Amino acid sequence: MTSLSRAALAALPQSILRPGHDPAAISTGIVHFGPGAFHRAHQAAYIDRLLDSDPRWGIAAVSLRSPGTVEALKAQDGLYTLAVIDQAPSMRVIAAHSDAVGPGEGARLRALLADPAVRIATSTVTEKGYCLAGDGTLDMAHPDIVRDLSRPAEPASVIGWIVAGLADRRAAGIPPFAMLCCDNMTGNGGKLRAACVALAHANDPGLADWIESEVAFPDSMVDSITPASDPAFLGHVAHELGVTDNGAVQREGFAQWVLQRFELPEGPDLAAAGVTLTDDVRGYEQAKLRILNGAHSSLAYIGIALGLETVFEAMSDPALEGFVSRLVHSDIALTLKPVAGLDVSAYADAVLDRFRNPEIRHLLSQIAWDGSQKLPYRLLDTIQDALVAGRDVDRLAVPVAAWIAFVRYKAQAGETITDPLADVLAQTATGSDVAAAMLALRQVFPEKLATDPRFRHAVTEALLPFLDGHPETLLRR
Ligand code: CS2
Repeated sequence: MTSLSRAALAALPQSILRPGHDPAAISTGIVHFGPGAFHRAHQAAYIDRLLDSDPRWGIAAVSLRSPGTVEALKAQDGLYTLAVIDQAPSMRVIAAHSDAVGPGEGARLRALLADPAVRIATSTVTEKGYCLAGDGTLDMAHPDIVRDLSRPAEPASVIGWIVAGLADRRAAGIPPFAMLCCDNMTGNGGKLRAACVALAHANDPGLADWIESEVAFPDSMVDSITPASDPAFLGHVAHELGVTDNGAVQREGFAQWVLQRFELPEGPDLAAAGVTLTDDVRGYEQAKLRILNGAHSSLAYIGIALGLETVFEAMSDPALEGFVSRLVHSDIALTLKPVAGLDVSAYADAVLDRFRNPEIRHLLSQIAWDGSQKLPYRLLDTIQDALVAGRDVDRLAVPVAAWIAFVRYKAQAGETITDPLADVLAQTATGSDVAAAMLALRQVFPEKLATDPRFRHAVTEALLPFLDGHPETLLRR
């Protein structure tokens, strides 16, 4: 079978939707770090629509570590299929990528970041890709950051690349690009700005000041459930298309991108492409992280303990579904600040409903990755707010205990989990007094939370049924 390419477009079956623009006619205006499935299914689909009326905003996909996606995009003229898996399924060829840069192509990346036609950079490198410490600031002791401090011209981290690109532009008198962080972190733009300023400051305080005052780092909320592209899915796409497609991605029909308004003269009309631009993204961001991602991580760790495999299965378990629904409505929702135009209860119901999509096979094990990085934004901030308000945190402690139990089972079984702290977690979770040992991990639990007797007690109590092999007794809470 041949691969998807521009030449293959004309012969695709009629049922496959084609780009509304000529893929050969787009030029690069955006550099994107981390072209994983989420980027290809979400941001790139918005930009694909934008390109129908404005060809200046093609994306250069940059993958600094893994060559796979970049190779697929290069081999397929930047094209791939987006399968929307819902009641009304569809397949659409996305033509949003005008370039792709892989490992070992640093010189090309450097040139792209300094290109005046590139006005925007974006990133989905997951929480761990930003090299942040437990308090959300740049971890100056992170090996990649230590390297970038000593060799700023040959960066290893995304932060290093952004700073190097901005330094080149400043030196050449080119206005900076706007930097759009699209990862699931509270205050994601502000965190990325602070990290870039901190790295720049160590070698060049003038550059740090310039970044602080001249570069836009808007906060954003991004949302669309995107299960990984497994071989069965890629096989299905090849069958439907009649050509292979190693870049194909799948997602639910729902997609949302809320972006803090930012200045970019003669920039793209993102609103026309479906992006919501607002002056107050924080409320949306917090609601999404705490409700959707908080519920997701809860379903993942508790569901895995119950022997379940997917989000749909977890939502079909009446006890777990009831527990998560109470968690969302009675605990998480109470910690959210009111947001103009957002009915939190209706939002929570809509989110839980999306989890019941029978067409989507979203693995709990995928959501369980990188717990040490995700828990703070998804659950621990919520718990801190509940404690400050004087509410009990017994239910909220259950998913935290479930995570601790998950780490322990995996370590005991000799399985390495996907988490940047995998080694230290495995060591800590297999010792005695596991709750206390885990709560002492400052990379995950802030001191104020970890030393709060109400939280310590709730986690310790909730952990027992997991360790006894009877977590279902907790779900009546
Ligand atoms: C999920 C998210 O894998 C995970 O941790 O919670 O990827 C989630 O599907 C997206 O944030 C939905 O927008």
